[in-house]
Amino acid sequence: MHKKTLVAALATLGTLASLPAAAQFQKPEDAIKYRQAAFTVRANHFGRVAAMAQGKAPFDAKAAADNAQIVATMSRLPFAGFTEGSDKGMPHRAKPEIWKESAKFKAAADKMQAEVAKFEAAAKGGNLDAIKAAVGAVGNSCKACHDDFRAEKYSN
Ligand code: ASC
Repeated sequence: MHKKTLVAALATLGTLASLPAAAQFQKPEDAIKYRQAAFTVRANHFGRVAAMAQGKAPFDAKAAADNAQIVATMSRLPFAGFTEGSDKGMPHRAKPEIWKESAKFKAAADKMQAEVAKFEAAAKGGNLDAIKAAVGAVGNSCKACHDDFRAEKYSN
Protein backbone atom coordinates (compact mmCIF):
# COMPACT_ATOMS: atom_id res chain seq x y z
CA MET A 1 0.00 0.00 0.00
CA HIS A 2 1.22 3.49 -0.82
CA LYS A 3 2.02 5.65 2.15
CA LYS A 4 -0.61 8.21 1.09
CA THR A 5 -3.28 5.51 0.89
CA LEU A 6 -2.28 4.23 4.31
CA VAL A 7 -2.45 7.70 5.82
CA ALA A 8 -5.92 8.22 4.29
CA ALA A 9 -7.09 4.83 5.57
CA LEU A 10 -5.85 5.59 9.08
CA ALA A 11 -7.54 8.99 9.01
CA THR A 12 -10.84 7.30 8.09
CA LEU A 13 -10.44 4.81 10.93
CA GLY A 14 -9.75 7.64 13.37
CA THR A 15 -12.93 9.42 12.29
CA LEU A 16 -15.01 6.27 12.67
CA ALA A 17 -13.60 5.58 16.13
CA SER A 18 -14.44 9.08 17.31
CA LEU A 19 -18.06 9.05 16.08
CA PRO A 20 -20.59 8.81 18.90
CA ALA A 21 -21.17 5.11 19.51
CA ALA A 22 -24.93 5.59 19.10
CA ALA A 23 -24.35 6.54 15.49
CA GLN A 24 -22.80 3.14 14.89
CA PHE A 25 -25.83 1.06 15.84
CA GLN A 26 -27.85 0.02 12.80
CA LYS A 27 -30.63 -1.49 14.88
CA PRO A 28 -31.63 -1.78 18.56
CA GLU A 29 -30.20 -5.30 18.79
CA ASP A 30 -26.74 -3.92 17.96
CA ALA A 31 -26.95 -1.44 20.83
CA ILE A 32 -28.14 -4.15 23.24
CA LYS A 33 -25.33 -6.51 22.23
CA TYR A 34 -22.79 -3.72 22.53
CA ARG A 35 -23.75 -2.68 26.05
CA GLN A 36 -24.03 -6.29 27.23
CA ALA A 37 -20.59 -7.08 25.79
CA ALA A 38 -19.05 -4.06 27.51
CA PHE A 39 -20.58 -5.03 30.87
CA THR A 40 -19.45 -8.65 30.42
CA VAL A 41 -15.83 -7.76 29.66
CA ARG A 42 -15.75 -5.24 32.49
CA ALA A 43 -17.20 -7.69 35.03
CA ASN A 44 -14.61 -10.27 34.01
CA HIS A 45 -11.67 -7.93 34.58
CA PHE A 46 -13.14 -6.45 37.74
CA GLY A 47 -13.69 -9.98 39.02
CA ARG A 48 -10.00 -10.79 38.62
CA VAL A 49 -9.03 -7.94 40.95
CA ALA A 50 -11.96 -8.60 43.29
CA ALA A 51 -10.68 -12.18 43.65
CA MET A 52 -7.31 -10.79 44.78
CA ALA A 53 -9.03 -8.39 47.19
CA GLN A 54 -11.02 -11.29 48.66
CA GLY A 55 -7.95 -13.52 48.99
CA LYS A 56 -9.34 -15.96 46.42
CA ALA A 57 -6.43 -15.31 44.06
CA PRO A 58 -2.83 -14.42 44.88
CA PHE A 59 -2.15 -10.68 44.87
CA ASP A 60 -0.27 -9.63 41.75
CA ALA A 61 0.16 -5.85 41.69
CA LYS A 62 0.92 -5.63 37.98
CA ALA A 63 -2.06 -7.78 37.00
CA ALA A 64 -4.30 -5.73 39.32
CA ALA A 65 -3.18 -2.47 37.70
CA ASP A 66 -3.54 -3.87 34.16
CA ASN A 67 -7.01 -5.24 34.87
CA ALA A 68 -8.13 -2.04 36.59
CA GLN A 69 -7.13 -0.06 33.52
CA ILE A 70 -9.35 -2.28 31.38
CA VAL A 71 -12.20 -1.88 33.89
CA ALA A 72 -11.82 1.91 33.67
CA THR A 73 -11.88 1.89 29.88
CA MET A 74 -14.83 -0.49 29.69
CA SER A 75 -16.78 1.48 32.29
CA ARG A 76 -17.00 4.37 29.85
CA LEU A 77 -18.57 2.32 27.05
CA PRO A 78 -21.93 0.72 27.87
CA PHE A 79 -23.99 3.85 28.38
CA ALA A 80 -23.95 4.84 24.74
CA GLY A 81 -25.70 1.52 24.11
CA PHE A 82 -28.89 2.54 25.95
CA THR A 83 -30.23 4.29 22.85
CA GLU A 84 -33.87 5.31 22.39
CA GLY A 85 -35.79 2.25 21.21
CA SER A 86 -33.25 -0.26 22.52
CA ASP A 87 -35.64 -1.32 25.27
CA LYS A 88 -36.69 -3.93 22.72
CA GLY A 89 -34.87 -5.96 20.08
CA MET A 90 -33.55 -9.01 21.91
CA PRO A 91 -33.67 -10.39 25.46
CA HIS A 92 -32.06 -8.08 28.03
CA ARG A 93 -32.42 -6.97 31.63
CA ALA A 94 -32.55 -3.19 31.19
CA LYS A 95 -35.56 -1.81 33.11
CA PRO A 96 -37.83 0.81 31.51
CA GLU A 97 -36.72 3.21 34.27
CA ILE A 98 -33.44 3.65 32.40
CA TRP A 99 -35.32 5.65 29.78
CA LYS A 100 -37.99 7.10 32.11
CA GLU A 101 -35.59 8.30 34.80
CA SER A 102 -32.59 9.04 32.65
CA ALA A 103 -31.11 11.70 34.98
CA LYS A 104 -31.15 9.23 37.86
CA PHE A 105 -29.63 6.56 35.65
CA LYS A 106 -26.87 8.92 34.52
CA ALA A 107 -26.16 9.87 38.14
CA ALA A 108 -25.73 6.19 39.02
CA ALA A 109 -23.41 5.69 36.05
CA ASP A 110 -21.40 8.79 36.99
CA LYS A 111 -21.07 7.55 40.57
CA MET A 112 -19.81 4.18 39.32
CA GLN A 113 -17.31 5.84 36.99
CA ALA A 114 -16.03 8.03 39.84
CA GLU A 115 -15.51 4.94 42.03
CA VAL A 116 -13.82 3.14 39.15
CA ALA A 117 -11.41 6.07 38.73
CA LYS A 118 -10.45 5.75 42.41
CA PHE A 119 -10.15 1.99 41.97
CA GLU A 120 -7.83 2.41 39.00
CA ALA A 121 -5.67 4.83 41.00
CA ALA A 122 -5.56 2.42 43.95
CA ALA A 123 -4.58 -0.48 41.69
CA LYS A 124 -1.81 1.61 40.14
CA GLY A 125 -0.59 2.40 43.65
CA GLY A 126 -0.21 -1.31 44.41
CA ASN A 127 -1.42 -1.20 48.02
CA LEU A 128 -3.67 -4.18 48.67
CA ASP A 129 -5.63 -2.54 51.51
CA ALA A 130 -6.39 0.48 49.33
CA ILE A 131 -7.40 -1.87 46.50
CA LYS A 132 -9.71 -3.81 48.84
CA ALA A 133 -11.49 -0.61 49.88
CA ALA A 134 -11.83 0.54 46.28
CA VAL A 135 -13.13 -2.86 45.13
CA GLY A 136 -15.82 -2.64 47.80
CA ALA A 137 -16.84 0.86 46.72
CA VAL A 138 -16.98 -0.11 43.05
CA GLY A 139 -19.01 -3.23 43.89
CA ASN A 140 -21.48 -1.10 45.86
CA SER A 141 -21.87 1.30 42.93
CA CYS A 142 -22.50 -1.65 40.57
CA LYS A 143 -25.09 -3.02 42.95
CA ALA A 144 -26.85 0.31 43.56
CA CYS A 145 -27.46 0.73 39.83
CA HIS A 146 -28.50 -2.90 39.36
CA ASP A 147 -31.01 -2.62 42.22
CA ASP A 148 -32.78 0.25 40.48
CA PHE A 149 -32.21 -0.39 36.81
CA ARG A 150 -31.53 -4.09 36.15
CA ALA A 151 -34.33 -6.64 36.09
CA GLU A 152 -33.92 -10.08 37.67
CA LYS A 153 -35.13 -11.82 34.54
CA TYR A 154 -34.39 -11.37 30.89
CA SER A 155 -37.12 -9.82 28.76
CA ASN A 156 -38.47 -11.79 25.82
C1 ASC B 1 -19.11 -7.75 40.38
C2 ASC B 1 -19.97 -7.75 39.27
C3 ASC B 1 -20.99 -6.96 39.54
C4 ASC B 1 -20.82 -6.36 40.87
C5 ASC B 1 -21.97 -6.60 41.76
C6 ASC B 1 -21.72 -6.05 43.14
O1 ASC B 1 -18.05 -8.35 40.47
O2 ASC B 1 -19.83 -8.41 38.14
O3 ASC B 1 -22.01 -6.69 38.77
O4 ASC B 1 -19.62 -6.94 41.38
O5 ASC B 1 -22.22 -7.96 41.85
O6 ASC B 1 -22.82 -6.30 43.94
